[in-house]
Amino acid sequence: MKRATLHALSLLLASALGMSAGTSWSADSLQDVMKKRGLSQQDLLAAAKTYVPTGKRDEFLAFSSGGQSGQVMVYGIPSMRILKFIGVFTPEPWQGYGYDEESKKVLKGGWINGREVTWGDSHHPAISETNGNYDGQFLFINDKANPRIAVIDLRDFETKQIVANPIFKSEHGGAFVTSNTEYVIEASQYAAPLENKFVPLEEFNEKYRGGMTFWKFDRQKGRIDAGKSFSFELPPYSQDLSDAGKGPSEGWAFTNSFCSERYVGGIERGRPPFEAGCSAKDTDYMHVLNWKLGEKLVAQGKAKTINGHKVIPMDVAVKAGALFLIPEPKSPHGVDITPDGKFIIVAGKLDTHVSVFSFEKIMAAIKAGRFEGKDPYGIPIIGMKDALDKQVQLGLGPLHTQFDSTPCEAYTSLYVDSQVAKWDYCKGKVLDKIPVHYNIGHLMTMEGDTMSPKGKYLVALNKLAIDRFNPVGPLHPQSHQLIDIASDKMQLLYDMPVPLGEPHYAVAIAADKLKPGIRYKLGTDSRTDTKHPGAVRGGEEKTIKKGNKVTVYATMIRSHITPEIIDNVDVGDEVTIHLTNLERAQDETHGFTISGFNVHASVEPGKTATVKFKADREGVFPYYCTEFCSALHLEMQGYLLVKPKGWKPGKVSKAETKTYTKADYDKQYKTNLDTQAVIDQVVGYITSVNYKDFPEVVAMVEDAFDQLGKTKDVKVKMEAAVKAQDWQNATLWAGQWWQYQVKTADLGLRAKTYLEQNGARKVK
Ligand code: RUQ
Ligand code: CUA
Repeated sequence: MKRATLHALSLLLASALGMSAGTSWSADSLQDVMKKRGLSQQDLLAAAKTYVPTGKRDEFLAFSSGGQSGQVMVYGIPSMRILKFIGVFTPEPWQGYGYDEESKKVLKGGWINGREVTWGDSHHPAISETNGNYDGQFLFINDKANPRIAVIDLRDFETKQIVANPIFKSEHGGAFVTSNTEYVIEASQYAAPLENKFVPLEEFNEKYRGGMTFWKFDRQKGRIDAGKSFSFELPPYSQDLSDAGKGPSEGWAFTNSFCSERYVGGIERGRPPFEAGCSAKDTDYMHVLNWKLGEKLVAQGKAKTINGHKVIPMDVAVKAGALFLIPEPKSPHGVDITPDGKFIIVAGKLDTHVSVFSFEKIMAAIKAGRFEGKDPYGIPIIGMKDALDKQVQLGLGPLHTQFDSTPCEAYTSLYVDSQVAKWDYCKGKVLDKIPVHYNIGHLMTMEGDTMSPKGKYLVALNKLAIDRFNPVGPLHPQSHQLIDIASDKMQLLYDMPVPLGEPHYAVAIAADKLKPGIRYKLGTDSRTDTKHPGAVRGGEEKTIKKGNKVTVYATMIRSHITPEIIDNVDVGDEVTIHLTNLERAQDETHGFTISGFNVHASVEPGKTATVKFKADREGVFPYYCTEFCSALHLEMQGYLLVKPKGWKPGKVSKAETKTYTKADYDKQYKTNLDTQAVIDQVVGYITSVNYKDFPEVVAMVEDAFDQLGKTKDVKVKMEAAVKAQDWQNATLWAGQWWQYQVKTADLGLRAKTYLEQNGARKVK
């Protein structure tokens, strides 16, 4: 181990005394910069509107689907700075997701019929709601490729659960939540038999089905309760996006369809392709479902069970008045409920209009029994005219709609035109349009799909970037564009490349609604939110061997892993290492990996995580902390020794070379005294101001004293060595004392800087 030098100490001293080099502005004027960089007034305005000065935070947080990465991306608005990628459907190494045992269990929840599926096409995120507004507690997202829903807890931004849909083979219309997050909605896309069996395509109309699943969400547990979830059986019409009613329309759900033709292609059989057959008719159907009635039907035992899941047959739903159809212009895409819950806006895709349906009219038609007929499955059809409030011509390829804080104002993406249209759904007129780059899919306004949209910003989620960024090869980044919607004219502010996957949809929430924790209660399994059976406190670390199973109860704290040597493993043993991070300080994550066994854990303060593997090879395997956590991070290391069968210790020289003399000890001792003076000075400052008013600082101070508290034990050992004139160990123990001091000083200085920058005032 390298000995620390006086240089480090002098740095500490310098910053403690406030001698750090100040930042000085270069002599450039704003005009100079504009000229040099070719910026216009408009550019400058946009920059000023998006720039978040160093140390300051964003007003909104966006949760974007990560598309083919199977992840969720979190970024700030208006700065568009990426804050996190959350591993969801696919392993994510940084977070140890899929490389530690706890997260492997979460991923296993998403196995499809016993098969491991490690990729996902994450699509539509949804934030949990209370009374139709975001409450900032949970995030849900669906996987289109392998019908699944994931639950992310926004207390720690970790994926807690994945459920696989038991009856769908494909989906798209999820995740959407009901007004109080009673249910998370997931609608199928391509029709298939609900059972897991072969049915020839010739029996498509009779045996292929769509459906809409209502996953029951247990808010107390923060998990989906599969046993209390159910689905509606739907015709094989290729259901698409969905939405849940709110306010007056609460209790109802709506889903589009784009192939009510029930067309089955087959170019190789000489038939025109799907795209022709599925867009032949002038209309498709919007499905109108009453989930509250559905809940009752299930309670009354009227559902049948398919693959262990409750499914309400179509005839049962129809008889109960829980399922209706309304013709909608062909091949629609988005279906979006207005914030007041009174209108349902359907975008045309192959139509230049958006259609505004009135919930009141729909209910009146149902009440009066006014239907224009029934579909082949006996579902009553409400006439389009009876349900329509108005149609508004917006442009080519309308897809999705979001809402403004100003009542009646909406924004619709126009895919073919590559534009966003701002329009008024009460008056039925277009207010403004802005080009985007290029071919926009979804769009997002701030809390724009809730009952109280916040306005201010809009993000265009574009499908193509083409020439917007520096070229990086044939695969281009995705493109998000930030648009200012605070005034009548929309203004483009910022282009953000997304190098992750196609971000289908995003939701944004006011940042102050989120209250994420900064540490776990000591010994928490973060994936189950319960006490981890493998957790230990400092000093209780142990290694247990039973038969061919070796279990290590380890801890991590700056800058060591305990144990540092694991040497009772024989080849073929199964090794389980539980790691508890003893830190209390903010952002003191330790990572853990061990050479060659494909394991990694990210262990945040208080967390316990487990890595497990078979030691199937003899050898020497270093392990280490993978987060640069402290000055002696590189020394946060250890060895796993795997002995070959029948290995016996031979003659190993026990003698350790003695390196250190009394002079070394004296030098270290003096350094320690000097360092203590720095610590005392910092402590003096901190206690002279109102540091107790700053929770972040209180945590740092507690942690600093924790570190300093450890010196006691070490000093005793040092003094014993001094007494025995064992200068080797005396110097090493003095060095360890100094390590704790450095960590204390480091925290103290961080606290001091924080207090100075955040206006602490003198109390004595
Ligand atoms: S959809 S681009 Cu997959 Cu949400 Cu409309
Ligand atoms: Cu802990 Cu690096």
